[in-house]
Amino acid sequence: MHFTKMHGLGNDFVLVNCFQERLPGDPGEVARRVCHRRFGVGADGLIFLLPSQVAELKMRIFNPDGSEAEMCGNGIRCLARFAYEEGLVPGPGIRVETLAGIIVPQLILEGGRVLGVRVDMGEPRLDRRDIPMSGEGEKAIDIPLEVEGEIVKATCVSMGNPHCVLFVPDVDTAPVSTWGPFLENHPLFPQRTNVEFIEILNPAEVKMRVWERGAGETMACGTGACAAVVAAALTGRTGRHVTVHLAAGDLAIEWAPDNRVFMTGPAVRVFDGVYRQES
Ligand code: ZDR
Repeated sequence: MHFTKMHGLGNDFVLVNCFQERLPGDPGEVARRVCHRRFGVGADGLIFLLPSQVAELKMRIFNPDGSEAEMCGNGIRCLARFAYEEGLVPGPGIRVETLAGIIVPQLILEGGRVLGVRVDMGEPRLDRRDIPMSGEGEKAIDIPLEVEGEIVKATCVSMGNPHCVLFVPDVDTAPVSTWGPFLENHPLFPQRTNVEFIEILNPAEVKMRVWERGAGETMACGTGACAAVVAAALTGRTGRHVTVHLAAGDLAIEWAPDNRVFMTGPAVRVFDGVYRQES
């Protein structure tokens, strides 16, 4: 199986072009193997590019635990760059079918070189039933949750996939590896959830660490950065144009007046290879 390794701010993916390769019969099982950091290629997700009936391309993304995610912000920037450079699409604005609807990445080009990708990530969803999330109340905005004997305030947002955003005083010391899996698997979230830890620096800048559903702590998360800015702006902690600082660099997030969220960031191609493991 031919593949391309890419990353967005260290959130890394194996991409497979299913215009040339066969989609595996059990893509989740293949994701578990390929994403493994010692026995496989190593990645935070396995992405298949497929033909679509309703858009130019279809993206399917599988987590390292084999589960399928509805959307992936960093991954879709990588997919857009890959599709453009491989000539799978005619232009720099690409309509991509995902399980979260049609998402529209736009390449930022200079003299044919890809400087970055701006993505129309669509509208955030706040109703519990859309996240999905159980419990009292229509929305979950600054609600108290008990974690390891502490009460923390959480705001939950769907960017197609579920996110639980926590504001913490210092992300460097935040208990990501314990609170992350606890909340990922909390009974409130029937489809599990991604968990963002956000430190507010000022109304236009935040720092973020993330615990991803089905993956563990990763270096960056595009949908998570969007969810975090929606949560921060909604609760008066920031404005609607925010730079999200991650370990390896920044994402620029804009929650536009028409309620759509735009994310801008890099997409880097690392290497191409052939995956040979048969069983
Ligand atoms: C967080 C993510 N890497 C992104 O950039 O948006 C998406 C990966 C999918 C995530 N682990 C999920 O929703 O299960």
